[in-house]
Amino acid sequence: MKVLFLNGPNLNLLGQRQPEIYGESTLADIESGVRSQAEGRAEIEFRQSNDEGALVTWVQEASGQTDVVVINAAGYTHTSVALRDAIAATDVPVVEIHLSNIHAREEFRQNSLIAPVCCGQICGFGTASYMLGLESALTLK
Ligand code: CA2
Repeated sequence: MKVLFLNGPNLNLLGQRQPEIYGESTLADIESGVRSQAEGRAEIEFRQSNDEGALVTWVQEASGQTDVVVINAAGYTHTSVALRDAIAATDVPVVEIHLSNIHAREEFRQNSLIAPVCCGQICGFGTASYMLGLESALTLK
């Protein structure tokens, strides 16, 4: 079982800025937690890009290469028709995750363009959203 974690723009800054919203863990800390939790259960690939096109291409390429995609699309969650179209077009199940509870934040964050084309959404549990994303992926194989 292979699970591909995709991370969108600015998540490379985690742990360095705005810890009151996103916590103190870096993306590397989160990746290492996910890898430990997946040991003996799933093979993990973990990527981050600030580039919308890279995320779209990775979703397109997932078919035949991975069993499930878990995505924190960050700011593109709320803006990217291209990412939504790529998720809608793939035959790989996609789980949407967020560190924060986007429904309890500013109005512009409360709408996810990708939610309707994902299997489900996990948000608001901080770094545990990634662990719950992995657990949900394991139910989808
Ligand atoms: O809660 C989440 O996981 C988000 O996807 C995080 C995004 C935000 O745009 C979404 O609305 C919700 C922001 C990710 C990057 O955040 C930063 C982290 C550290 C410093 C600056 C930004």
